[in-house]
Amino acid sequence: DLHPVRRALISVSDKTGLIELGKALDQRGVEILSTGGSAKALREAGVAVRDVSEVTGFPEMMDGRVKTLHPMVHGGLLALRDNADHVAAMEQHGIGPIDLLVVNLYPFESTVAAGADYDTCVENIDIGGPAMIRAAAKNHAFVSVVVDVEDYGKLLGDMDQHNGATCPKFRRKLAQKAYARTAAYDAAVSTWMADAIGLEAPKRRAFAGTLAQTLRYGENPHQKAAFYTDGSNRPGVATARQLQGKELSYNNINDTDAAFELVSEFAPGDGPACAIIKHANPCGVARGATLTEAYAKAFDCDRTSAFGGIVALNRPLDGATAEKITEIFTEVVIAPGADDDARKVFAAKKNLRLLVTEGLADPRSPGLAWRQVAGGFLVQDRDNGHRALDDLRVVTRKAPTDAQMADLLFAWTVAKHVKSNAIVYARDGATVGVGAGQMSRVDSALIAAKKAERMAETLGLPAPLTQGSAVASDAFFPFPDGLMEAAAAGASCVIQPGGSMRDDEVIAAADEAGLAMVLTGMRHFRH
Ligand code: 93A
Repeated sequence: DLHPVRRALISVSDKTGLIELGKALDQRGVEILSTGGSAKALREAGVAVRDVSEVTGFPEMMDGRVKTLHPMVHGGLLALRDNADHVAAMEQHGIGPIDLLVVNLYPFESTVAAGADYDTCVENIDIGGPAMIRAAAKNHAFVSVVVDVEDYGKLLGDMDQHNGATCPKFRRKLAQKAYARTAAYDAAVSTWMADAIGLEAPKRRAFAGTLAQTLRYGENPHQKAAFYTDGSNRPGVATARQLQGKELSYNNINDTDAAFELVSEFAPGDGPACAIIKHANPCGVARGATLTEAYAKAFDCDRTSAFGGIVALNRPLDGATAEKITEIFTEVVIAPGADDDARKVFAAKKNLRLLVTEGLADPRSPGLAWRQVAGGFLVQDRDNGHRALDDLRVVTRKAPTDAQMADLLFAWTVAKHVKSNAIVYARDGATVGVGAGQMSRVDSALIAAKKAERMAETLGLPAPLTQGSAVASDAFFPFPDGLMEAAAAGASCVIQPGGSMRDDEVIAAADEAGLAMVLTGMRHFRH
């Protein structure tokens, strides 16, 4: 049923649109109750308002921790107007009904994001606000609850349509949004505490996201989709600023994430690096003396696939690299910055999306990774595992040279970001063949080698660049066959986790083929 709005309680931290709303309600004859800061702002703007403390008979106390937690407030929000007992209780205790609640909460999420200390974050956990929101939302048969500044106009619109009342359909929508808000809010608090304690995936118990952006469609045009942020505020696609180009699509966001996570493996101190991604897999990754060279080397791994790709850079985009990138069609470029020359070059390509981040992601930082299965979610710690030179064990008669070792580690780092089964050939700080996502490791080795052969033809090289390359396998070779394919493609050294039942056989095969092989003792499945 329609329910008239006669009395409102307004308590907002974000004062955007507050005055306009207060005036509009005032004009419509609504009595306004309000808490300290909100009441002050309204009063200063000439809006008639009553202090909640006057209604409760208690001052706001304990630094504001207790201001609205009182039966005069919660009774007014929760009482069923059509229930004789409830009405009698209201009369007996002098509780006035509250028909409209407008609340936005203490800015907990942005306080955490700003890097505030522990006590400041705790002080920004709103208690009274969520309590009122949940009460009003439960009683949506009578009460309208507004938790989003964006809904002020809609509220007034609904009231104007119904002669100062709100309709049940609108109130129900508001209530759903209200519970979504308190759920996300508490999830943000629990996530922050889990981070502070250092809890791993199985101990966290709950997680949630907040709607950040409605997308035009999902993986395919017939699927509706949206982008939710988890509040972790890590550098990457979720927090990047888009400087130009078309709106990001679902697939763009997924691929851009893969690209940026990969390129972030190469810290600024490692020199310029570039990753080109297609369908969430790298089709070229390289380091170079300059960013332009890194891009060119990455592009030369698989020029065919790079078309329409996503390019990620580990340092600010410069003019020369921007020129080079615009030679072919690229969907998205993401980098920790872009200089004026680069922006000028890109300005001519209106559709090309340019995203800039605040620095690189930290590949070692903890965090959660989850994926959906029918009926639930799988949650795990993100793969922040890392292997350095000292962790590698040479198991063959031949040991890799320093240059080979550098390429092995490079190939291994890239393999971590390739869908399993992953085989990556690398030479001179660049991938020269990537085999991704095959059900058989042998096929991944073959496909990567085939791609290298095709590139050799394109580039007019006498032999594929897999000749003399380093090869990485994201998981152990269960049999020597995959390793033999890599040897046939010309690989001279191998990096792989080891740990197969047949390690001895695989090592013997490597020795026989004259390969140098190192074991990492860690695998990087990625499905
Ligand atoms: O500290 S609280 O959890 N205790 C309360 O009783 C309470 N009531 C409302 N915070 C409380 N609020 C919050 O105060 C609201 O959710 C809102 O964010 C803020 C508005 O305060 P002011 O009007 O003084 O700016």
